[in-house]
Amino acid sequence: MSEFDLIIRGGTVATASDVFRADIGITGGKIVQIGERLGGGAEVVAADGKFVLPGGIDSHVHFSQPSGPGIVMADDFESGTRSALFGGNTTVMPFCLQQKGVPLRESLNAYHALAEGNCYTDVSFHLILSDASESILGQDLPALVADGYSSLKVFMTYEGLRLSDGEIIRTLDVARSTGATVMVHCENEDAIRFLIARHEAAGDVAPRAHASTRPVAVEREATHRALTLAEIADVPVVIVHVSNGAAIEEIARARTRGVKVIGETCPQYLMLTADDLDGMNWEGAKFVCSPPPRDKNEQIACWRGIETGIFDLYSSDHCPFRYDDVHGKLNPRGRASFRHIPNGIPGVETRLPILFSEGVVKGRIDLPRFVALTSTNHAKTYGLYPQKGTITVGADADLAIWDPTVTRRIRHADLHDGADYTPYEGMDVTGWPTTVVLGGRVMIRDGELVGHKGDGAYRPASIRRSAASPASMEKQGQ
Ligand code: DUC
Ligand code: ZN
Ligand code: ZN
Repeated sequence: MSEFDLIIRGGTVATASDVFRADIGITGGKIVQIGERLGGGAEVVAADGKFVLPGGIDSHVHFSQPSGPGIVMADDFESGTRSALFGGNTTVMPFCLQQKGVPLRESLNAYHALAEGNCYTDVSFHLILSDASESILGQDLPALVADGYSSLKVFMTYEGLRLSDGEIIRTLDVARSTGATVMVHCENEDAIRFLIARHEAAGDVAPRAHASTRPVAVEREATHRALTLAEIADVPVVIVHVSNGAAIEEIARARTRGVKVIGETCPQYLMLTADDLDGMNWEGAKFVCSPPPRDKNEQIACWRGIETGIFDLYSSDHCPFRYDDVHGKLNPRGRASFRHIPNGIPGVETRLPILFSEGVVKGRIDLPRFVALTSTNHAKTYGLYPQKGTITVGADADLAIWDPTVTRRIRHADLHDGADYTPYEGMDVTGWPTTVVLGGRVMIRDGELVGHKGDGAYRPASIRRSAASPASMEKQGQ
């Protein structure tokens, strides 16, 4: 009998803290040995000249999420996790939207039914809390946190979804007592409504107006308010999809006051601008997401946040709608006004290659920082560490083997999601994950899918282990 089920041989291994040459021995889905010249593998994957990284964890994706009357999300769990896998991810964290009047547990059961047997990656859920009533905060939520649903997102915008400041602070208080982690979407809904009315009255209804009605100021103000509420509740908070320098400054200032804040940004804020919403023939609809892409200066500010450590998390916010589709971006109401274009863009498959190419290959960040931003910090923030997010004995054997020399032009025709476009069409990247291993099983070998739907499984998340950010958890060896 072989000593190992699988050996990854000869690669350069990187974690969030180290880069070293080693073989990795895997048995029973776990990493059991890391060393030199390991022998006795039932299966061997040669990784000479390649980087062996923890599989990506994309902790901000939306699959099969109800998105308004007549609108259908382009990805379900099958297409969404397949696309994620091809992009070097082994775990994704979609959102379970609480439908008003429906018990959270019932909403979760429906998402489990959609995921069960359909996933190519492992999956763990966040909740979206749209009803912060006393009974939900007092009973339902604490019970769910204890059961492995330990993170939830609250919105300061969107009709029917946004919570009041009072509801947010009471939610943060429950997070404090239960160890849950709260993610906040920071945009000022009343200011947005005012601006939408003004633009529509002026007949300015094209996609570009989406960016004009959600300016930096609405995000900056809401970010400040969310951080202030977290400060008063005395609990860590995650500020998701940060798009600009002013919001980054709010995060930095809050940290100097002692607020434990984890910041997330996304590829769209590093690579796109509001000018992309200007496309002819309503093509700008392809880039409508919230917060919207900004300008070159805000891109630079976000890159600085990636480089300097302001951001702990880099996620896709994959929220795919087909473009040329009456159930997607070009739905009849969306053709009449930007206000009805569904918010969100695809990106789960391109997230890692974009940061690898623009970040690591161009020398903005090193490999350990890439691993921290794309995998380790996600596992630490959302209760999946150290089973996930690192390469160590005892961890799940979730690995992405990168060819750092391969060059590719991103084309939607080569991607695996259910949308009909990518916002990054024509972008040239260097480096791509060519082999992906999930729980010791080779899922993609040299770019070919060899794993199966259903090989990915649901993974419950534990509660926050520390009140600290991922970086300070690293120092404590957690
Ligand atoms: N904004 C969100 O808040 N969620 C999904 C997509 C988007 O654009
Ligand atoms: Zn959001
Ligand atoms: Zn989102």
